[in-house]
Amino acid sequence: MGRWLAWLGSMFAALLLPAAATAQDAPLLPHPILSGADMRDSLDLSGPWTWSVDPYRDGLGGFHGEPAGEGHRRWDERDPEEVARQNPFALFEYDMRRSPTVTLPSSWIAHDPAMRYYDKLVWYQRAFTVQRRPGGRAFLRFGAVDYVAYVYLNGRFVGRHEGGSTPFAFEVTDVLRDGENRITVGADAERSAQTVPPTVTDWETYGGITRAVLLIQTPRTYVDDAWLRLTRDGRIAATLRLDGPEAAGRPVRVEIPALRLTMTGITGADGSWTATIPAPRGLRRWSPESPTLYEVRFVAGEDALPDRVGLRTIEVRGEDIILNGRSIFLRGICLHEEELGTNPSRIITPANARALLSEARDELHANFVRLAHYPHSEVMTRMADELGLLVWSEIPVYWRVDFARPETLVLARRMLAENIARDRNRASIILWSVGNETPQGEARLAFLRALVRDVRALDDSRLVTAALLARREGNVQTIDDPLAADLDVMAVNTYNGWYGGDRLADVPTIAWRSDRHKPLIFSEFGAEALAGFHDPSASPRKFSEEYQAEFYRATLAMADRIPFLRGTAPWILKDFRSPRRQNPLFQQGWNRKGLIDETGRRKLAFSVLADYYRRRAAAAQGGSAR
Ligand code: GCB
Repeated sequence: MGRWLAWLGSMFAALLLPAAATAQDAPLLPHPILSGADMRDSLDLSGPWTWSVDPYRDGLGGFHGEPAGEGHRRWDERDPEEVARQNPFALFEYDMRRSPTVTLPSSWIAHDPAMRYYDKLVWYQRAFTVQRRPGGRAFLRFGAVDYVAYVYLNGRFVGRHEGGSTPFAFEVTDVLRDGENRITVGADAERSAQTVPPTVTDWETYGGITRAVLLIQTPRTYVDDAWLRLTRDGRIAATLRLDGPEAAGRPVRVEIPALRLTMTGITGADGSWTATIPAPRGLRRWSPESPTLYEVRFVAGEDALPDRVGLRTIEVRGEDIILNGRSIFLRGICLHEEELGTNPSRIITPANARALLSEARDELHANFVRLAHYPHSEVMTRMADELGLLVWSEIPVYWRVDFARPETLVLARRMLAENIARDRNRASIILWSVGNETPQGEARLAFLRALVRDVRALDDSRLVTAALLARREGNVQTIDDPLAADLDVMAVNTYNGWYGGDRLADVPTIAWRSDRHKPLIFSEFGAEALAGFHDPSASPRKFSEEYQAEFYRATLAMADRIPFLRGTAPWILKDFRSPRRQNPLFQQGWNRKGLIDETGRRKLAFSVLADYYRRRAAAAQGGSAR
């Protein structure tokens, strides 16, 4: 009997286990998602907040590890001064109400010069007034907080989020009040070997509340996730997921008035609904030449979520990247999330985003940008949609991530899902990248493969890539990273002639090999130059504009000889802040590989690339993608 039971038990386990494993393997979508949050009616909490540093994390816990004591809780509802006036024994070692004020969103780097290398905890607080929506729900939605956020409303903890460049939202329905409310946020920028990205990068990570904080109110049941796309077989597909007590069996509707198109249906038991219909004849596909965006409304009961969505297809055939049925060469440039100016603090307003992307599109003749090395602001991806720039989007799985650590994989998978959930409606994005220059090894391969699987499960309307390392032997670079088998598009960063011993004159002769028969992109190449530093000699020295320009000529000549190359995204549009770069004559804390300097001044290499892209654009118009 016992053995029989054991057998039954093991059969049961066998039946159950695969299901459990599958559930565990499902992409780690956030909840709530609040997709299209930036398009909803909301109370924008941008503006003045008070701030206070807390390098020893006194507000999070006492010095013996106990919870933070009375006089230390930055989020406390009480006014410290008022309490102290009534009780002479009260002791507060902070006062958020009387701390200095700054304007958010912005990294704290701009608050005070002393904050440049600060990477610990900072507290922010502000009050706001609101009327609650009767019978509705309320959410605090953050565009990004670098790197860990602790959020409190009216003295109550509402959530913690890890990851400096993806959005998150916490429901505050039961905490929000009619009238005055007080929000307190702790932003902790400390990173470690286990974070994503880890401690060592080549950019300024910009601690703080760097994107908008919104208070969003919705009906009790609302559209939490909405996705519209064009399938590769020419159908318009819509997916909605409702959240709330009436999510199941609920009529839903997607309206695209300009196409006189309405799709309707009823959600299933899990609150979601997917349907497709043939694209109408009049559909104007989104492309760099004509970036048509349609006003769309996703409707469920009282809730109507507006968006502006482009429809296009992207696929790979053999060694070609095919946009809307036509082979395309990606004339790209890389960007960090850093605005123009001498003291950037990651303030990406529509005007700042437009300034950077217009420089790429109108002056460099680019049709593609790599938004390196983490998800950029949704202001940026919306601007790319509007201006018609194709986009590579990535998460900061960069250099030496702790690939063997399961929690780090969970973190990266969550970031990836947050990024995709936010931007699945951006036609401009054609590539999701899962890693940059990660050293080969078994743990790393398993880690990146899990990410590739997640991308495929979340989004079948785009391509997967990663910036790989290539092997150099003599004059040949071979792409033999086993991850290439899992990707749609291979990508490599190449710095021959800047790092390593190659002379620029030899760079054009370097050959590239791969037996994968897939398209390749140069996802980076570049050399540093200090704007205004010239060396007109026959053999110009590094950091001169002449050297950088010659590096571009040599690398583009090399690129032209690679039959399966389908795009280039040189490093980088603008000089950017990097604490690693401390040559006092040339760098002064900036990576100088920009084609323009931090104020927008163009270097010689700018016109080398602009001419090259102008020729390529003309050839593409004449019918040849290459
Ligand atoms: C790279 C990295 C990028 C660096 C760049 C450089 O390969 O991907 O983050 O900034 O090289 O300038 O060395």
